Order: sequence, then structure tokens, then C-alpha cells
Amino acid sequence: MRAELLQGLLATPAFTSPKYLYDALGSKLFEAITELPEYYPSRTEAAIFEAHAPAMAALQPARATLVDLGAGNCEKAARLLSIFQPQRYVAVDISVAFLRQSLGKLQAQFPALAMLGIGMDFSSSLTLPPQVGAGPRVFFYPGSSIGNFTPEQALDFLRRTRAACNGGGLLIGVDLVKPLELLEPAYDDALGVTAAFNRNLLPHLNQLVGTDFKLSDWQHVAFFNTEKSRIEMHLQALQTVRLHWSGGERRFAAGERIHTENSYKWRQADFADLLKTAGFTHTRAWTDARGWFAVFWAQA
Ligand code: AVI
Repeated sequence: MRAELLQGLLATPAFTSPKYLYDALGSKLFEAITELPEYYPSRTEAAIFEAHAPAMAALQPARATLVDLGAGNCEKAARLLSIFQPQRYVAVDISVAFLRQSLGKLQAQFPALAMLGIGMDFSSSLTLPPQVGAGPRVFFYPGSSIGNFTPEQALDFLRRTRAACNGGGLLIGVDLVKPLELLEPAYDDALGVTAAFNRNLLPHLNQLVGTDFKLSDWQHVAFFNTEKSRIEMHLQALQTVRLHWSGGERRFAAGERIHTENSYKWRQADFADLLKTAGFTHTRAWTDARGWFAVFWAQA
């Protein structure tokens, strides 16, 4: 992890993987983001699930294991469990302490349902432990987190997911392209919660790598890159910064940036094509009336 982070910090332009945004505080700040008036994806997706969950449930194999990727507070799956009636619920997340807490609460709500929590970085591998069982798996990947992968990474991830389905399928939330006036405030809100989420990376890096980042040296920057169809988040140096860690250092000029996240926005037809290229069949999509967000079912 240290080597991966240092490689990114030494690159020009510097970058870090978005997974490092999610320490314990980062996960809570992300939860707060989903409540912001500007951040439309969470509530738009929730309304799609609310309206179409029975139709989605009808497409799933019987006695499936529901595998919740990036489960976080497990709230999205909790709303679907009584409709989907899976045989087992498996929650996967990189933020283990947070997951343990959430799963404890969920088990109390559904005492009869078999549950398993797995702390892992599923972006690099989807090899699940044998306790998950051999039956069909329905991977649940809501929240448009697929947008945090490049299109090449997304295709690779979808191929690996399909291979791990055991004849089940994938239910996935995808944020769609929309006007700039809606996209940019969602990643640069008036209250500054997204800025705090992004800047919280710095104390996390200090803890992980032993760097000496100072919060007061860096500001949050977010904008839509139209050519690449993605929101980019960066941290921008407010003045010259000399960064040190044990065994190394780097100078950042004033205005220089660290690229911390991409959030790709897809056209619905392009994402349907991507699912087919990854080997899924029988795709189906539900959207909201404004066409801002789509939930896809894809059969493995
Ligand atoms: C988790 N992911 C889908 C969020 C997004 O919209 O790309 C992360 C996020 N970054 C800033 N705000 C929210």
C-alpha cells in the first residue's frame, strides 16, 4: 500500500487511488455527501429501486446469494432484502470497522437471514472465501461506484464479476451524463462537505505513509472533463509545499495538483454495450423520469 501510494505521489501529475478517501471519517463524510441537496445520485437511485424493486426481484435466480460490493452502511441492501429474499447476504467493503458495525445492526433487523462480512479490496480481486457458498450469486453494486473506474478498469471489473456469478447476475447503479450545472455542484457543494471528504485524504495519507501534509496548504478542486465524460477531483497546493516522508521527499509548486478521484458519467446505451462486451446477456435498465441515473440488471 505504501509503495503504491508513494509511486502516485512521486508521479507528475501526482495521483492517488480513490479507495484511500474511505478511512473511518471518510466513510462518514461520504454518508453526509449522500444527504446533500446537490448530490442527486443517491436519492435518484433510491427512487428507482423503490419504484422497480419487485420487477428487479422477478429477474433473479431462486436461492441466490446477494453479494453487496462496497456495502458501507448496508442501508441500500437492507431496503431490498425483504423483496429479494436471498438465501444469504454477503457484505464486502474495504472499511472493515465500519462494515462490522453496520452488519451487526442489519443482523439484528433480519435475525433469520444468514450473513457474512468480508473486508477486502474487491477492485483488484473478486475471489471470495468458500463460506460464500457455491450457488448462484447476484452481485449488488449500487451508488454509481463503477464510475470511479476508468472505462478499461470498468470492463475488466465487469468481466471478473461475470466470471464470479455462478450463473447469477449483476444489479448495478450507473450515473448518466447530464448538464454541467447539475454535475459540478454535486461535487463542489455549498456546505463544503465534498471538500472535507477530499481533504480528509491528507491526514489519512500521513497516517498510512508517514507524510507531513498540512491541511491548510491544500484546497479542493472539482470539475467536469467533458472530453473524458468524468468529474475530476483534485487537491491543489495553495503555496509551495515541501512534502517529506521517511526515505523521500517531493516539492509541489503553488497550483500543482494531486488527482484524487474520477467519477465517469455514462450514456445509457454505452453502458449497455459495455455489459455485453463483458459477456453479460439479457440486460435490462430502469431510469428516473429525468434520465439522470440508471439501474441495470445483467444476467451472467
Ligand atoms: C462512491 N462514488 C460513487 C462517489 C461518486 O459520486 O463518484 C464518490 C464521491 N466523490 C465525491 N462525491 C462523491
